[in-house]
Amino acid sequence: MTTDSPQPMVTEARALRHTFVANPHRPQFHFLAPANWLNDPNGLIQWQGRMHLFYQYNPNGPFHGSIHWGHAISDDLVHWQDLPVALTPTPGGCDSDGCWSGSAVNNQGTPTLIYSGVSPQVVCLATSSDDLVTWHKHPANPVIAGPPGDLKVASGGHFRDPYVWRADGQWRLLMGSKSAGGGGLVLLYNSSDLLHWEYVGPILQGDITQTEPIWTGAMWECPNLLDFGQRQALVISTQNELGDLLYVFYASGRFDGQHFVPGVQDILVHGGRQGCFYAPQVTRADDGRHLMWGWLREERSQAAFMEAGWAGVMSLPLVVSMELDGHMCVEPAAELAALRRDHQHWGDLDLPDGSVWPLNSAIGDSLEIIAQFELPDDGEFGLDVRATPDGQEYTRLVVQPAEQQVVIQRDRSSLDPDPDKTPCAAPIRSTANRMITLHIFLDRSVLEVFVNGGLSSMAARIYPTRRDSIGLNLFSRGAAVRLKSLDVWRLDAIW
Ligand code: DQQ
Repeated sequence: MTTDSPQPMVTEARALRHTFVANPHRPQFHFLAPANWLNDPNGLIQWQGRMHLFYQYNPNGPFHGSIHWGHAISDDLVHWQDLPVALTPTPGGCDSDGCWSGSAVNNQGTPTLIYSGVSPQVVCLATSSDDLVTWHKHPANPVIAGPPGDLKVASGGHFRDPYVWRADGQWRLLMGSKSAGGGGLVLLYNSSDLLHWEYVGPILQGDITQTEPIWTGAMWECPNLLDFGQRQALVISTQNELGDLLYVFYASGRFDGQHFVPGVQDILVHGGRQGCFYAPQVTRADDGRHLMWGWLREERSQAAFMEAGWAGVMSLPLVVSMELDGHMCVEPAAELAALRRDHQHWGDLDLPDGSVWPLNSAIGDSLEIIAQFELPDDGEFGLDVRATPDGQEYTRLVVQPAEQQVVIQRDRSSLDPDPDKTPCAAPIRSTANRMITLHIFLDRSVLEVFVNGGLSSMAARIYPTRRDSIGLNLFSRGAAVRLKSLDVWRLDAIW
């Protein structure tokens, strides 16, 4: 069986991208679909040196429906080239309602996608014989026909997002699931050939009554297992009982081949009420780095993104690592430096209590900013991005030393009442030498912030309404603060 609808041509994708040039909220240096809807990254794999990014894609409109796998490749993790749609739902097939999330592996030279068919939720396989461009669905699909044993009922059919890797001479597969009233589940299967799968059992089971250190939700999606040698980590996207997407958490610990024993648990990337960072996928690059992309959801109404004609954007390419204490660290990939233009630097400045200092030479809506401050004991300080000269619109990144947190305040981000304006807060971890470093990427409607080398990270969407919302200010109030250094670059567009 082959994928059966005509593939949109690559030139068509380019033309589609051009139709959005005047759209003020459309990111310039983040990957996003040519048009319409994008959600989870899928099938991340470095193949003959090039990174392949597949993604949940609806070519029919900017809404979640009829999910295909879009496809793009990159030589440098930053610039992307569109390829034809990789997977299309097959009418009457086990993915007729959508080709949902999954992984890519190299099966002795044969590129293979293992993905979720719906509905019901099952596991499907597709292979390519032309360097990952066209894909053939396997006649044996579905290769896993649904949840095992008791979970057929207890999971309510929630059984998706195969994560596949090879270890100890066999294929291993994790599935996201739930146990009604219990919590989320990560289920393990083994196979010798990717076609016949033996159920091993749950490697980790959530407790829906757990509240500390975090609530881990009711249904677990998109599990990833990261191997750091002596220790491992599970990265899980979690939903509540109503199916609302919540946030991404990790559990670091040890996987013995059958069970995962968790240690530290925490939010991976902090956000607003529900967080815009979701469903990340992690792949091991040829150079050993754990590279991650996540879906940055819209935080404006469906009506607003239907009107815009596009919805959803990928995070920056991120590098995930584990600290000695088991906490995870998330940093932007070094390759992003290729986009830097017009560098400006300031050093050793005292910001008196009550000051607001506009950086008139560093305005823009696509910026990278690295700011290092000496941390006072109280007061608050930080930067405003996307600020109008009259102070009507701005997004405030505030460091609050007494609360040991960094907050993205969005109540003035947009004059439009529609977008989510709840604040995003992340703890300040490690204040060695009483210094704090904020590494900020602003890309029109996307804000990603990495605190102290990625010991905490945050992502938020903002939707300024005014053309002159391009100002950058430093401010301090309640205490004086010393700015040790500030570097600002305008970042180039990637399309
Ligand atoms: N998105 C996919 C599912 C996954 C969810 C469907 C997470 O496979 O569980 O588009 O955002």
